[in-house]
Amino acid sequence: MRIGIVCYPTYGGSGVLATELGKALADKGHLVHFITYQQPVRLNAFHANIYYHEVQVPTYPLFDFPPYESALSSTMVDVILNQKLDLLHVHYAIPHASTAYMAQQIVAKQGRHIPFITTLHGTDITLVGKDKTYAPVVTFSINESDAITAVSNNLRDETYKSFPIEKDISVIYNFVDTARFKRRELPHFRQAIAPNGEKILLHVSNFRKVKRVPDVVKVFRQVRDVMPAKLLLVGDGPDRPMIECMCREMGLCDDIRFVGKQEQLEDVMSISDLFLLPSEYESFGLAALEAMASQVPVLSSNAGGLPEINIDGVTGYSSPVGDVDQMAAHAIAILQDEKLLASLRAGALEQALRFHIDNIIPQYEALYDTVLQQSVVRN
Ligand code: GMT
Repeated sequence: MRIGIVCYPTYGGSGVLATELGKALADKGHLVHFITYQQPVRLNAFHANIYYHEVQVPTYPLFDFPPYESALSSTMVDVILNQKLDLLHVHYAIPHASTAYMAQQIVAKQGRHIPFITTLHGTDITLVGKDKTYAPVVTFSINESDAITAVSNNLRDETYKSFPIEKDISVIYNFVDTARFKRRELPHFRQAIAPNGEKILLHVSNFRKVKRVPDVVKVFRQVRDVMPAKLLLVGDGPDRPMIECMCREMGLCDDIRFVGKQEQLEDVMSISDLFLLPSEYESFGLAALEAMASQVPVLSSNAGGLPEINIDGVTGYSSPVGDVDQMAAHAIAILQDEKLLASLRAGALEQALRFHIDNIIPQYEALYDTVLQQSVVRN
């Protein structure tokens, strides 16, 4: 198949997932065309079946806001026609679903039907999409999609609750490449981070408010009060300066390391003992799944789709949003009990294998087949 993938190219989960999907499809022989404004972060090696089309957004003195959507639709049209795409798969509804609809309408005038699949990832529904500034366009373009997927049951339910959706939403869970995310002994790396045998706690996010990073620091403080420990904070975003101040005020600077955006995330996960994700909402929690594949138990909130991924008492623990004391108590209990830690690590790996890339990619391929069959009828 010739597949166009539209996504955000940045470190966010939706872009990561879309890129990993494209790479996996290319490995299976599909021709994959990424269409976005920048090379996606995880698209970092040559692949004979992968193409990248950069959306150029010309500026003009009249534009306070350069019209990215128009540039994206026009690029989609160009790629659809010149690369003879069979379908488009757009990730994150805003603005990708409405631009796909626009491209679809434009090529229809030339006698071509191009179906598009919209994958909903989370904040495109639960936060930004709900805003009345965007809601009518989001609703319309989801309903116009030839197929819709959500990354968890929770996100599917939230979508039905928040928008008048007239179509079926299929749940296709996010996946993990367990050949990449697997526990490896990296003694030198571990020694560099925790030279005196300290426990290592890890948080990975884009440091937005929804991630509740202050809770991570508060949990860590309680842990460090009772045992030697280090906290690795991976990623960057708007809350980072505030978190740095918090660490200084709490006198934790020597034990908290801001490591910024990391491409070798699998190494960081391999040396970690516990992964913290206390989010206000999380449709899925891809980073938690990658941690679990690396045999790192997860302490998360029980918000959104997290309980579908992190099974309480099996792969880690989940607590009510903001219940820092409970999270800290769980963290201390796990880190003080080697037997419990070992059992949660085994549980985490077993659960991660359910989301193995080889189980999930065929679900997307089956959906593409269905959409294409319907499209043949229309053409
Ligand atoms: O986590 C973020 O804020 C980034 C966001 C994105 O769209 O890039 O992530 C969302 O999609 C990920 C991939 O499907 C999910 O694993 C995240 O849980 C989801 N984030 C939220 O729902 C807050």
